[in-house]
Amino acid sequence: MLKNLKALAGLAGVLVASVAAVALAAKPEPWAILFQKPESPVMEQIVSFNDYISIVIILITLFVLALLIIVVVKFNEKANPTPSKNTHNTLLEVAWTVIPVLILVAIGIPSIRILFFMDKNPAAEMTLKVTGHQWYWSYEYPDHGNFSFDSVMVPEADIKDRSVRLLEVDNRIVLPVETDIRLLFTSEDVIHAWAIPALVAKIDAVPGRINESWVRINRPGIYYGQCSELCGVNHGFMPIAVEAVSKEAFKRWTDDKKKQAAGPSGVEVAADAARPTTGSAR
Ligand SMILES: [Cu+2]
Repeated sequence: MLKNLKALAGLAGVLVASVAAVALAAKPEPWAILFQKPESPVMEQIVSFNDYISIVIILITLFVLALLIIVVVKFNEKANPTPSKNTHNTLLEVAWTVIPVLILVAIGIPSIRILFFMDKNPAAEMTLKVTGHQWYWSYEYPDHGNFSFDSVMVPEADIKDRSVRLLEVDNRIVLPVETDIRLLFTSEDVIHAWAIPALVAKIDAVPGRINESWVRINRPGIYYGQCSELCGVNHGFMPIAVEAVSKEAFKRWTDDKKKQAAGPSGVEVAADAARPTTGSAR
C-alpha cells in the first residue's frame, strides 16, 4: 500500500514537473488543501484575506478553548464545592458585547473593500463575455470583432498528454497577460458560476442579467476552473480553461479568429489553417 502510494506520488511529481517545464498550469494538485497560487490581483487579495481571517479564527478558538479548560479545572464540583451566587457583572457583559462587534468590524471592512475591488475595473482595456449553457460555456470577444465560440469538455477517451482529465476543453479561452480584462457573465438557461481558483472568484452567471467582474493575469500559462453552481446533471462536466499568452500572441490569435469569422470561402479558411503559427496562441 505504502509502496503504491510512493509510486503514485513519484508519478504525480514527474507529471507536475513535465507540465511546469512547459508552462505554468494552474490546476488541482494531489493532496492540496490550500488555495491554488493566486495569479491575479483579485485572487491575491482574496487569499491574503483568507490568511488574515484564519488567524482571527485560530485566536478565537484558542481563547474559547482556554476558557473551557479553566472552567473544567477550576470550577468542577471537587475543586469548587460552594459555587459563587453572582448573576451579573456589568463590565464583563459590556466587554463580551463590544469586543465581538469590534472583531466583526475588523473582518467586515477589508471584506467589503475586496468586494468593491473585484466588482468593477473602470480602467478595463478589453471585455470577455461569458455565457453559461447546460452544459458548456460560450465566449464572446466584443472588442476584437465580436467573434464567439463554444467551449466544451474534452471526453476522457480523447484526452492527450499534458491535458487534465475533466478540466480540458476543446476551445480554450485565450487572454492576454498584464491586461485589465472586464468579464461579463450571463446564462442561457439556469444559474451557472464561473470560477478559476488561481484567477477569478466564483461569479454567478444568471439568465436574464449580466454580472460583472474583472481579471488581470500576472503571467502566461494555462488556468483551469469549473462551473461552481449546481446546474443540472452535467454540472461537473463543463470546465473552464484559460490560456494566458503575451499581448502579441493574443493579437495574432484574435486576428486569426476575425479572419476565420469573416472568411466566407472554404479556401480562405484552409489557407489560414495551413499558415504556420508562432507562439502558443491557437
Ligand atoms: Cu453549470
